[in-house]
Amino acid sequence: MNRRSFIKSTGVASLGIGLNINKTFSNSIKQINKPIVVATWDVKNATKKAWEILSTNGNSLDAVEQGCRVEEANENGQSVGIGGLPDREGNVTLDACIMDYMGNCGSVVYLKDIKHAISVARLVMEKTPHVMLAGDGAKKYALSMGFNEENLLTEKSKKDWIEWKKEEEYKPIINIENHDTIGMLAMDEKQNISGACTTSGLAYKMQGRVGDSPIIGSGLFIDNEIGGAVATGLGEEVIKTVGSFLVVELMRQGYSPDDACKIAIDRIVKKPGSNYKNFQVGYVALNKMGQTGSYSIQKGFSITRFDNNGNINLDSQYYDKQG
Ligand code: SD4
Repeated sequence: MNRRSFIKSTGVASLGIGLNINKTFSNSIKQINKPIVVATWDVKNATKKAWEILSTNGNSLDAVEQGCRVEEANENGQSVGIGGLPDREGNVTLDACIMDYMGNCGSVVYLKDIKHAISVARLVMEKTPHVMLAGDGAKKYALSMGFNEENLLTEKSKKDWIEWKKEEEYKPIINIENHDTIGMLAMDEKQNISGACTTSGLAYKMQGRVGDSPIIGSGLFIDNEIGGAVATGLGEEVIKTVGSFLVVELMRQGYSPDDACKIAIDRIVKKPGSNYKNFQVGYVALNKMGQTGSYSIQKGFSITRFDNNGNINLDSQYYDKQG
């Protein structure tokens, strides 16, 4: 392989322009860490499911979809799928998106009564001429594709909502049970990268509110030449900075996944008048070499990574050291 085709096939063409290439990154070009899956928060069951697929030569798209489905079906998680906390009126509404290594993507927003939003998003990507379906249309499409209709408001979430209604004080919950929106990135044996993101959005949001998670470029972005990124936390702030796209573009410029996430968090924190102390945003990134990184505003964010070294949960570095 000549130098030109090596650069093309490894997707590191742009690294040359950065004097900021970090040492770890350039050293690790020798060895690609694959397959690998990484996700937001402590979700070892989800990464285990994804790994089952990746370690048996499955593809990264199936891995992220199946991994996310584990959390969507988990009634105890109050921020994803069934069991998600509702909006102010008591509606559980789901947002999700998925993106593959070909640059295709699909998304659903304000989806009610169907727990596997990520699979509906995948079908939007694969079987419709569109990228995004919302509300009644998304549900109608899901039903037409054979998904089950079910009540997503569990007794526990209903009880919490009724309790919340006593005060009706709205503020973003930081690190909800250390388990929030699930964003997942995977690279398979063929070195193809896909990503997925699924959530019930912010607890007690206004009816109709949609966050960053189903918005390609904000909640998730994949560029198979470079890597991928996903976001969790206060979606409004992620959307304003097109966060996941920003992280991937920073990696294209040569930044390591950690540094790319950190710079994207800085972009939010250092905005004039930012009240960052009152909310959380966290990013996770994966590059084409199989290196991962993360960064958040507040303490308490973590990522779960499954590669040939096992399934581990790692605390993320964060900005607000004073808390
Ligand atoms: C949203 N980013 O809807 C998602 C939800 C989340 O903390 O991660 N909440 O804004």
